[in-house]
Amino acid sequence: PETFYLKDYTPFGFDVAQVELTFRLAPEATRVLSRITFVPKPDAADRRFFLHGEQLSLISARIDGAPVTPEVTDTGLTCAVPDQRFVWESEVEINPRANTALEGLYMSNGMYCTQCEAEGFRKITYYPDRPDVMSVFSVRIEGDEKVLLSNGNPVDAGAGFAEWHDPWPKPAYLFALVAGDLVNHSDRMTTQSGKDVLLNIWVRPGDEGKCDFGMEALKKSMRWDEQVYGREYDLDVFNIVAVDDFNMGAMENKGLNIFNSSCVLASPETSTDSNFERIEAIIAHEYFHNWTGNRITCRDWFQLCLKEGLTVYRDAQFTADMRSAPVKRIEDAIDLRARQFPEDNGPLAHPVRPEAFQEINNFYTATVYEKGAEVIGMLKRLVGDAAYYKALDLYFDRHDGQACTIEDWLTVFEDSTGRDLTQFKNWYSQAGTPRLKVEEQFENGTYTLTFRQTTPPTPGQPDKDPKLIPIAVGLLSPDGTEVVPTTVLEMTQAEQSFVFEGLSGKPIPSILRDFSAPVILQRDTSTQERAFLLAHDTDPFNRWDAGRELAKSARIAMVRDGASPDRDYLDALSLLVRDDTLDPAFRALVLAPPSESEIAQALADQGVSPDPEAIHDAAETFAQTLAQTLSDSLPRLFAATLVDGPYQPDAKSTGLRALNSRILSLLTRIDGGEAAAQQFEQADNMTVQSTALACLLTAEKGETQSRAFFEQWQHDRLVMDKWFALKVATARPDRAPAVAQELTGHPLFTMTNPNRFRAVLGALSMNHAGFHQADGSGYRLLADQLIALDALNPQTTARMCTSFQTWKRYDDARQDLIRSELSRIKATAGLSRDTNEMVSRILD
Ligand code: BAL
Ligand code: ZN
Repeated sequence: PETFYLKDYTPFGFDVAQVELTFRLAPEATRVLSRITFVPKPDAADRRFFLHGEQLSLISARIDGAPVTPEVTDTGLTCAVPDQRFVWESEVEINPRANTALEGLYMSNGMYCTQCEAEGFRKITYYPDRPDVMSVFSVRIEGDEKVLLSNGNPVDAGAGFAEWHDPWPKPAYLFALVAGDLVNHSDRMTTQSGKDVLLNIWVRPGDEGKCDFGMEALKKSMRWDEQVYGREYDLDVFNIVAVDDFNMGAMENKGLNIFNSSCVLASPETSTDSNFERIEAIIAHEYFHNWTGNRITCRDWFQLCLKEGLTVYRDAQFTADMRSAPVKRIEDAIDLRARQFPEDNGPLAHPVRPEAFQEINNFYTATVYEKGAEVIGMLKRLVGDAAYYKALDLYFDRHDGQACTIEDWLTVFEDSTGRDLTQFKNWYSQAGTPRLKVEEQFENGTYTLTFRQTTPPTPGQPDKDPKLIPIAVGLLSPDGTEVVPTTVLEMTQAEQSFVFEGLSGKPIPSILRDFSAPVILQRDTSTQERAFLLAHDTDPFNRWDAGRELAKSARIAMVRDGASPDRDYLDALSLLVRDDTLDPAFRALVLAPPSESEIAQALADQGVSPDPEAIHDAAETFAQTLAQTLSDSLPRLFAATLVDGPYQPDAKSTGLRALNSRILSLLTRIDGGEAAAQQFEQADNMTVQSTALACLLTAEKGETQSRAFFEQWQHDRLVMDKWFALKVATARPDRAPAVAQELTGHPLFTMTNPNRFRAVLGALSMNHAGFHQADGSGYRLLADQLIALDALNPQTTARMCTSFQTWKRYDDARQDLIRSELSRIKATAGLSRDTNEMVSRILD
């Protein structure tokens, strides 16, 4: 397969002055007519007229009205063209019903919809399908469906047709079309300059009751972007559509966002607290793309982090403002460590701005998105808030309507702040998670912190330069008062010392506050010091992280040395969970155990090959001991954390329910499941219902409730995804592969719905000890399923291959088993380019 390189970028030789598209919809034979005005660029180095096109039947082509016969290949066409402005017309036929890859124009439950990012537009018509070609689109849709939508503003509509015009130049990846018998939930919003905007959420009949929350989230996002970034919406209408079969979470098409239904439909009865929080964040994310992504887009796909890192950063700021900033920061660090660190430290490691790819869909990764957002956060911390917003104003002024690069982005910051960001750019170009070692010294009132940074080699990058790392540090005195408030140290060298003078005694340092850089802090800290920070740190992130480190070392000692659960840590947890002065959400986060995969990684980092069964047993023993330690308090704590009144998905109630769920999971270990069974019986919302079911299933006591849940919810696709996932997630490790296998034969299991596939097979790979069963049954099942899915949906298959990315952590026997499954996938006849690239990189 061809590899594409950043260094080979060349601009397209033509401007596209305008695009007119007509769709004549038919499930198996949709006709797409295009009329595109091309203008040769006078100074173009490369004037080849190549239009991308895949899986299209070309019916006819004309230039300036005269028929032409282009040279057509599997990937596009070329044609001799005039050297003056000309009009290209083509008619193609496509088959949306046969499109199970869910890229281009496809059908989901009888409705037509599109997904064009990154390179799906070429499956709709012949076009220069690259993000630096921006144009104004007019679209006419002809079809019998009740609702016919495209980007921009409505122009005309009548029996069997609708016309749309999008005045904002855009790349083809932001094109969208939806047609179906949909119903809408609508509202209006007046922008800060007084423009009236119609807002719609379009759903299948029956789902209209699940739109309120999404609509409120949309309005809050629009207002927030005005208030915080000064960015206003720019069309008369903003449409959101919910689609069941969708590879991603959602897509920011101009004026017509398309959402995986799981990321927009919400009701208390069917959605959990985390669903509500995620929906609010994703609606905000897609809306924020209107400026960071759509008005200013990427020059090429290597620059994906330009829009994704920034937009993830913006949605995180939004969530922090709407909910709790410390809780959001902790959640983001958990997520980064669980998803991005393994990527950055394994065979799939790549820079935030990759320099080569075979299939760009394989680079919608935690590195590009989440590490990309961390890089923005570091930049903001380094330049300060005021300078950050000033630079953003300049970015919007200077680059509105353009397709940009990371260099453009950094130049804006250099120009507006006067800083040289040459070294900072390493964060974009060099992969791998830096390790930060710390040593301290105290003498005559002078305290010195010495840091050493190293970044391990990653594929294609054996050596790394030092990065500019903002290290937020505070110093505490032994009585818990803060003697030096948070200060940002700017580390630029491989080794560097920072001095604090005039201290009356040796302080206790709180390092990397607020998780100020995406690095691994390596510091030999005593249990006493960690317990002190857990009790006293004034920085909520580090306070939580001290607890996390204690939890990890307690667990590691159990696995490595056969130790009993650490008594001091158990006591510290018991104190904390009973401390009513602390935010319940924070207490819930401190009580949440580190994942078994995280412990496996920590052991591997110590040179010990992790035994998944032993890690699981240690987790069980620890939870059981904690439950016994707290047994007298649990019933009272459970009652005290119940949320009264009708369900609300706000941060306060969510935090309380999170704590209540933690308590219930402990209580279930000592009361035989009585409280959980009662909660299941009385539940009036999905958060408590699914928590109770999870507790009972984990205790192997939930079969009756599982059947009842199935009976109650079998009509609801999204709730059924939860049921499938819960069955696998809570299965005893030795049973998990068999449970997942059986569910793949369930009448409601289907390969054509990515949500359902992920519910079963994604949950299997998350059941750490279950997936890593020594007999290889977990690996075998996943490989079988991925091979079958690849023939239908390469994108989702390739993404799920990441379940194998940590394989080199494990013992030789497991490595042999995984290698042979990966090799089996790779040897599959007709394997997609997507999956081939992923499996090859993982095996390398
Ligand atoms: N652009 C793909 C979906 C998202 O990141 O919003
Ligand atoms: Zn995005």
